[in-house]
Amino acid sequence: MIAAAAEKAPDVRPGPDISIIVPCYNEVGNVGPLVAALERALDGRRWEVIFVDDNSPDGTTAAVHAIARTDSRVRGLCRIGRRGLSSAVIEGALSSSAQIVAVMDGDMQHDESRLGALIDAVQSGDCDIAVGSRHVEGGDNSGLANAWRHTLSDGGIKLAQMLLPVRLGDPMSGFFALRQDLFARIAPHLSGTGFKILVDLLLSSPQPLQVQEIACGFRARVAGESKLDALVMLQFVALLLDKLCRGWLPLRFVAFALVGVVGIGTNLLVMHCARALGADFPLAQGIGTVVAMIVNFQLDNNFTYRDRRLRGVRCVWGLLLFMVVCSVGALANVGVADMVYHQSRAFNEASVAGALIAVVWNYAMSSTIIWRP
Ligand SMILES: Nc1nc2c(ncn2[C@@H]2O[C@H](COP(=O)(O)OP(=O)(O)O)[C@@H](O)[C@H]2O)c(=O)[nH]1
Ligand SMILES: [Mg+2]
Repeated sequence: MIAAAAEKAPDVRPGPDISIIVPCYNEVGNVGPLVAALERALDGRRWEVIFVDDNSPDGTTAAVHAIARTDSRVRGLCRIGRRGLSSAVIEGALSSSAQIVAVMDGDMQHDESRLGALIDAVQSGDCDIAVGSRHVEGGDNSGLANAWRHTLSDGGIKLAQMLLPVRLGDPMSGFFALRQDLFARIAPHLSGTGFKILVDLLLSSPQPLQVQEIACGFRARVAGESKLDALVMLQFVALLLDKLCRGWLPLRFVAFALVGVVGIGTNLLVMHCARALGADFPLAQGIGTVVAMIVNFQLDNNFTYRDRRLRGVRCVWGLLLFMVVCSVGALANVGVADMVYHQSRAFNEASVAGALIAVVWNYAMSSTIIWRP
């Protein structure tokens, strides 16, 4: 029935064989040049490019859509209230119906002329994943901005190589290709945290993957800026830890609990300062608690729930809700500790039980009603 309808419609054409997935944030100046570069590099193939933009303020999605209006090979996916390279790639790749997906940066740093070789390696069945590598013979990493970035990249490579089940010269590469159905099969196991989706794929795949490295260069950025910052580096360590723990301890919970420890320290510090300035204990403790809640909220908003960060009015509402949630958590803490103490007379156990209940309650509420998925 559907096939018959398709035969009748003159402008119905088969979909592409290859989807190029491009995560992008504030890359407005690179969209046009990248599409033109892909056109040259993929001449003779049936391809599309899917830009996944996290609602960049510079109008990246608008630039993509302007091209897409006259070129059906170009698609734009705009995510609102989200951030993250890896999660952007996952959503882009899962939106593809092509046989092969290739991932590349949207800033012209990857050498698009190597795309054909990556695609051919996967299509021929020689490997599961073909990786554009800067660290095999013929590869080149000179486009990294400075010596610091080289040190970081080399350190990350060594760290990843210790954990990876396969030997790979450039596991930090963001330029690779694989079959779409393989990606979709691994997707439910991915952590989706941070920048390093290739490492995530290799560590999350239920079966070991055959990898082939293909030498490629890495150009210097011309337009726009790098988004790699200290938090992205922390997210990389978090990704490796998550995979080491095999997901049994949610990393977000670990981050939330660590922020909670910082909150306890803040509370004590502010309380002692207020006491030193002459406040009586209840007032000093009250000020300490409020400051600790604000500090915790800011840290959670910028780190623990970075990908769901609240802004503007939603941030103010979020803070108020957070204070209510934490107050209920504090009441539960005292209630449970009291109950355990009356049963066991064990002071430390009672206190730990109360604190545990409070952190689990605060985490559950924060993850579901304050920073909603
Ligand atoms: N959708 C999305 N893309 C991102 C994000 N962060 C970085 N990117 C894109 O990922 C690619 C690589 O990022 P870049 O900052 O150039 O990393 P670097 O090459 O390691 O400095 C670029 O196309 C960025 O625009 C993000 O949070 N969301
Ligand atoms: Mg870059």
